Amino acid sequence: MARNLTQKIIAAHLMDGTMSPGSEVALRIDQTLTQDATGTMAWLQFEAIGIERVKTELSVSYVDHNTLQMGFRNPDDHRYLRSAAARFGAVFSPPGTGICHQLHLENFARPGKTLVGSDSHTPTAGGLAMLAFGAGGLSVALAMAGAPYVIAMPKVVRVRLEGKLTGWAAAKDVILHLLGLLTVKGGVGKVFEFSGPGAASLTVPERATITNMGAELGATTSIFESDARTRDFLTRMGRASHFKPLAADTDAAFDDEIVIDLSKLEPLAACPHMPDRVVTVASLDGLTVDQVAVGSCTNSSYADLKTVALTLKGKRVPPATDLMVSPGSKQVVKMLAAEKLLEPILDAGARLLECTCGPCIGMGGSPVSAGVSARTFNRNFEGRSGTQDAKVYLVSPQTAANVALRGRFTDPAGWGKAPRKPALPKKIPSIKKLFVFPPKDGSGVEILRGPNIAPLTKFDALPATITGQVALKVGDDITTDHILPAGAQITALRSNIPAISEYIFSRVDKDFVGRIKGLGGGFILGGENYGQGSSREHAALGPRHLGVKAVIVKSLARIHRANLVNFGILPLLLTNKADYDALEQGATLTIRAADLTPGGELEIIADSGRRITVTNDLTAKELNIIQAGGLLNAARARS
Ligand code: MIC
Ligand code: SF4
Repeated sequence: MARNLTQKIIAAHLMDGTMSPGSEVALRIDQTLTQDATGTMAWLQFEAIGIERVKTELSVSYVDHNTLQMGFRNPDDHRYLRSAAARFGAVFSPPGTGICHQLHLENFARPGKTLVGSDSHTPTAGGLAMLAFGAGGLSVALAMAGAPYVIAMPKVVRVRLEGKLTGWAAAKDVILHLLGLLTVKGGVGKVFEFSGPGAASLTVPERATITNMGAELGATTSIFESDARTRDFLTRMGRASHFKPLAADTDAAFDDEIVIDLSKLEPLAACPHMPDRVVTVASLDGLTVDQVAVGSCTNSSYADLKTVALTLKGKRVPPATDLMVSPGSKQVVKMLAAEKLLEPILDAGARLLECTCGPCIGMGGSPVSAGVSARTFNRNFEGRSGTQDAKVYLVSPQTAANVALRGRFTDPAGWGKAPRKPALPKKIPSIKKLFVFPPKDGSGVEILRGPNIAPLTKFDALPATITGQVALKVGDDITTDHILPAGAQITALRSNIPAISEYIFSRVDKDFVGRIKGLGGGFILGGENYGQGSSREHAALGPRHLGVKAVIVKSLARIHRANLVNFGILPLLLTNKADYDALEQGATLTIRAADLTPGGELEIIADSGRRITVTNDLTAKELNIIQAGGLLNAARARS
């Protein structure tokens, strides 16, 4: 039977299930990645599972999100991760080596393999024809323990790229164009498979920019075929033996098709505060910017930064514009240094930051009050930059450099000739020796903990009947940044659930934590696409710790839904969306949880007497997990 590439990789890794859209498929996982902010929990959970050594072909533990080491908590986390990697057989990437997705692409990603990472942008590796999924830490811990990763069989959308990018248009504009077309909900339940002559014209890092931001579409993942460009990238990276040609069969069927002519694209920008609020850069002509930030796992490759360097060369950014550049890896820095390309960046007045996520996760680099910031990042959610009233625009590196030089957005027609697309140098300086490879036998390695690393909380089973109040009512497109903000102060508490829970919904309603504690638990009422954005399972763990028993919403984002299940929170879907308007915060609801059936309807009774019908899209296995009080309980009960 003819298959597309996604189906081929799924078929080659299928451990259980049938490959018809919507039904569960359990996949063998070849590689995992964790990062520090989600990784401490993932490794604590791996320890709790009680396996001696990771069972994957490769697991890498990166430290890239919070490397500020302000106070003991954060460096203690890093030390814990280093010791856990050595103990359990994972490669450790020390703080400052680079951003997990950029490093993984450069050093470890392999065409045709599967990857699960405790970060929503794990699909970056799809640029190298890997089937890569973002997941919560517990799902990654289980994959490291050799368990399959279970997803709903996605629909596969072919994105046929035609033509070639011209002028200042960049790979970022391809994905911004798609976001404008499909919105942040447009990818739910889908894999985007890119092919066609336009795809063949894009380099691997360009492809990775596109698959990275498939996460913003809500997609299950995104993937490019493995072709001559893939071979070229792997060869230059010194990994020619990892190359394997992969493509969809010529007569393969797809669930949908989108055609994009690259030659028609122009520089685009996503306006505050959602990645799908896309306009042309030309339409922003005249808008003054206070800050420009280049970097993040989306746009921090050698080619991205070389383009920025060549655009800045011999010029100076105005004093009122703060320009920062965070390279994606030390390899990128070494390549730029070898070609004397750091100089134009520094001489233009830019601040060269560490090779980490940095300002993207609010680790410094916050804009001024009500400031405008143009960033090459992938998310511009309200407050994520650390300045609540800042306005963040998402743009390509090409656009960022031009905007920085002028201190404002201008029409790209006046930017002159774009520099030629940089090719990777023939000989690339390796940074392999910076990774810490685990000993063959780690059993003697001591795990080093700090006082902020709190033991895992044990949760109770779900009661048969739950009565409680709607402790919070929120609208559509609530992100995990709304549920649990990032930033240096809060992220330092990722290994301590009681402490981090104090910040749940803190930027949405500062009284929420006090209220739900007073109520002894309750429910969250939400709109469409609840929980979109990051994979941080703390956005489920924290609410669970505070006694949230169910979220009742119009629709849910994929990774957050899985995290709710993993920690025993009921994800209930309103059958009649008008009930959302009728229900107010403070309403008391009674849910007969014992009557829940997979996919079945259930009546919830409100104190007003109103009856609300909810449904769910849970499988029998997922419902059992929730009833047991979460996946760790369910696994313990099984063993
Ligand atoms: C993000 O971009 O929001 C993060 C920070 O990388 C998160 C992970 C986290 O919260 O630690 C993600 O995308 O999953
Ligand atoms: Fe890091 Fe930002 Fe990428 Fe998340 S989106 S992994 S915070 S660079």
